[in-house]
Amino acid sequence: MLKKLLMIAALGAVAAPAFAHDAARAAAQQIIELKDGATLYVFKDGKMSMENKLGRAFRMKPGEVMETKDGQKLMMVGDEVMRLESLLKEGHQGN
Ligand SMILES: [Cu+2]
Repeated sequence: MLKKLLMIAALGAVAAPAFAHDAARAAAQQIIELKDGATLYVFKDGKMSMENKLGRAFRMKPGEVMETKDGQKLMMVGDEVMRLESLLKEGHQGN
């Protein structure tokens, strides 16, 4: 609940577009767009999870290499599918 209120305050300040992914975006420390259209969420503990083009969490192997939109190579740390899945659901309920 507190997180939601903070998000609303942040949205008011930045006029960000209304994503269905607000909960996931709020929980992630860093969000990186990948070359293939997927999104990489990096959580505060350094673990990652991936969202495909269609907005669904999907499984990757830790250690797998991904390429960012700007051509950098990143290695997957952890595979927090369940964590992202529940956050994405949270975001959808808020809409
Ligand atoms: Cu990945």
